[in-house]
Amino acid sequence: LGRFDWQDALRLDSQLTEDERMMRDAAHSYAQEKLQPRVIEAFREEKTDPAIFAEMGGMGLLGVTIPEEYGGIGAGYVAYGLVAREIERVDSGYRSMMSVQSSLVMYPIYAYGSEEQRRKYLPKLASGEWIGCFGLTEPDAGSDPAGMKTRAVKTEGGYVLTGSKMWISNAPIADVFVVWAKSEAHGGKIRGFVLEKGMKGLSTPKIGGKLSLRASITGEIVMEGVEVGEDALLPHVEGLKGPFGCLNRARYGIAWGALGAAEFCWHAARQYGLDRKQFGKPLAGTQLYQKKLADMMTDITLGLQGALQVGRLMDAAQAAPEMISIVKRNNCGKALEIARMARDMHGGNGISEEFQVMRHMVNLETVNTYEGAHDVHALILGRAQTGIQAFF
Ligand code: TGC
Ligand code: FAD
Repeated sequence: LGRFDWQDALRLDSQLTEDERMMRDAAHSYAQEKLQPRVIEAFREEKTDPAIFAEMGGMGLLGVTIPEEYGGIGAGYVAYGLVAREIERVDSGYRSMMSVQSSLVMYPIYAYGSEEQRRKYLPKLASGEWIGCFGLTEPDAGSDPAGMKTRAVKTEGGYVLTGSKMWISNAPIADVFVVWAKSEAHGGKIRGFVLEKGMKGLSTPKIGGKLSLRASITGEIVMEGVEVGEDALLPHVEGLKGPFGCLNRARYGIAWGALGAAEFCWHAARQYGLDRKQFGKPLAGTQLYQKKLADMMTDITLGLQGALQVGRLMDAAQAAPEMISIVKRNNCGKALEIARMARDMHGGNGISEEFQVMRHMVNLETVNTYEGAHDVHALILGRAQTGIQAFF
C-alpha cells in the first residue's frame, strides 16, 4: 500500500517533469522571499510596486511559454500553471500582474503580431522593462464583449481609435496596450492594436476604492482620437477569436492560480485549528472542523488534477475552450468557497490582515468574476452540451 501525503494527496508532484518542478520551485522561492514580505502593506495601502515586473522578468516568470528567441523560456503550459499557483499562493493581484503580461499581452503579440512587433515588444515585456495591459472590457460591455463601442477609423497612414476600456489591470502603469476595437475598414470586425504610453489622446486613470485585488493596480484606458500607424495593427487575427485566444490561456492559468490561494487558506485553517484550543481541545479535533478540512483537501486535489490534465492537453495542442471553462469555473468557485470557509474557521482572527485569509477571500471575488464570470462559464458549458445558447 502507498504512503499518504496530506499536502499532495494524489501525487501531483510525481506527474511533473524535472523541468516543471524546477520552475515551480523557482516561482515558490521568489514569491515567498520577495512578494510575501510586502503584500500585507501593499494590499492595505493599495500600492502596486512596478519593480515587481522586472523582478519577475529577471526570474524568467514572464511569458514562460514564449520561445527563447523573443525573450521567453519556451516552457509548456503546465509550467506556466505552476508559476501562477505559486504567485497566487501569496496574492491574486500579483498573479494578475503576471498573467496579464504573459497571456494577454505577450501571447497576442507573439501569436497575431508581425515579426517587427514581436522583436520590438516581446524581449522588453519578458524582462519586465515594459509593462503591458489588455483592453477588452468597456463600461457597457463586460460579459458581452461583442457589444464594444471602441472604434478604429482608417486614415491615410493608419487608424484613429476612439472609446474607453474599463477595469483594466496594470493600465495606469502600462507602457504597452493591447486594445481591441471594431474596425470599419475591416467590415466592423474586432481587430487588435498595440498602443504605447504617451500617445496623444491616450489616458489611463486609476480606478480607486477597490475592496479586492488592492495590490494590483486597475484603471481605465481612455482613447480620444488616438492616432496610430498601420504598424500598430495586429495583422494576423480578426474577430472575437483574437481576444478569446488570449483569454483561453489566461483563464487556464487562473484555474491553477486560484487553487494556490485556496491552498494557502486550507493550510492556514488546518494550522489554526491545531493551535487554537476551545472547550479544552484543539478546534482541529472537532468533527465539524475536520469535515471542512476534508472538503478543502478534496476540492483542491481534484481541481489541481483537472488543471494538470487541461495543461497537458494544451501542451499537445488538444485543449478545447470548454475544457478551460470547466477548470476556470470550478477552481475559482471552489477557491472562493474555501477562502470564505477558512475565514470563518479563524473566528475573529479571520478578519485580521495578519492572518491573510480574508485578503484571499476578497481577492477571489474578483477572480471568480473576471475572465468570464462563474455563471458565464456555466452558459458556455450549457451551450456545449445542449446546442442552445442561453446568453440572450
Ligand atoms: P460566440 O458566438 O460564442 O463566439 C464569437 C467568435 O469567437 C470565437 N470564440 C472563441 N475562439 C477561441 N477561444 C474561445 N474561447 C472562443 N469563444 C468564442 C467563436 O468561435 C466565434 O468565432 P467566429 O470566427 O465564428 O466569429 O460569441 P458570443 O458573443 O456569443 O460570446 C459569448 C460569451 C459569453 C461566451 C463570451 O462573450 C465570453 O466569454 N464573455 C466573457 C468575457 C470575458 O471573459 N472577458 C474577459 C476580459 S479580460 C479580463 O478579465 C482580464 S482580467 C486578467 C487578470 O487581471 O488576471
Ligand atoms: P456583467 O457582464 O455586467 O455581469 C454582471 C453579472 O451578471 C455577473 O454575475 C454575470 O455572471 C451575470 N451575467 C452576465 N450576463 C449574463 C447572462 N447572459 N445570463 C446570466 N447572467 C449573466 N477586463 C479586461 O478587458 N482587461 C483586464 O485587464 C481586466 N482586469 C480586471 C481586473 C479587475 C480587478 C476586475 C474587477 C475586472 C477586470 N476586467 C478586465 C473586467 C472583467 O473581465 C469583467 O468585470 C467581467 O468580464 C464581467 O463583466 P462586468 O463586470 O461588466 O459584469
